[in-house]
Amino acid sequence: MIGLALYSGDALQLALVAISVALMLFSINAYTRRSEGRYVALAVAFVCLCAASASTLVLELYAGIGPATVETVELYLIPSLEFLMVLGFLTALLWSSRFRSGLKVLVPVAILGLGLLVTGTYLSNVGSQSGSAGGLPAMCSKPSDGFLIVASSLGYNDSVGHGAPVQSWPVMDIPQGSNVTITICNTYQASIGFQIVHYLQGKVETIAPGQALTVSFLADVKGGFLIYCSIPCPIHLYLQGGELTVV
Ligand SMILES: [Cu+2]
Repeated sequence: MIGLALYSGDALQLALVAISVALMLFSINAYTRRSEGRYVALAVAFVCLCAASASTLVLELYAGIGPATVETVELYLIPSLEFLMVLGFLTALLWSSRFRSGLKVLVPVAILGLGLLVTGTYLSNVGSQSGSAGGLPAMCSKPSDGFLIVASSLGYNDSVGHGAPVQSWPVMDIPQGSNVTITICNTYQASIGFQIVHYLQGKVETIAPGQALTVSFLADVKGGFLIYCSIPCPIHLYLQGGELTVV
């Protein structure tokens, strides 16, 4: 999982980056021959396409990127680039039409609107995070005779700080034959999963943001069982190293 892993989807993404670079150079070249604004707009659109597909590729290839960076890129950078790309294509398309004069108003207004929207969303997200940082969601309490796992941007019970996913964390030791109750509380802003090899394998468990899940089972088989997330999520890598040890 760590480092480079090239799948067919990634190859497609790589091809998209290459094509957008070629098209960008093509439109810059066209501009040097005929200095028309539409070629500048096309070049801008292809630069945005290239940057957006390159960002997606980097996110897909490098699993070790921090969740805060992944979130910023996914929530703000890529949508903004895609918006600018559409704007660039629209400008190029309307360049020689009667709507051209309207572009002088539309383009700056659209860019200003995008800037305000991104800033507004960012500030409201930062505000809601700092507002909820103090308290855990209701239902988020340690079961008597059980375990509480709090999922946040730092993994399960801050597993990043404990060297996840290379080092196992959290590790729960329980005697064979005992009943285990685990409450998993999701304080992260995206849905996460929770699975335990053998014991919690049958059904894909998903926990929505601000929700908690309590699972109970009989630890009848001895051994070390991996605790992990099985749904795609921004902090996926950090949720791959828990361990239930039945002795
Ligand atoms: Cu995940």
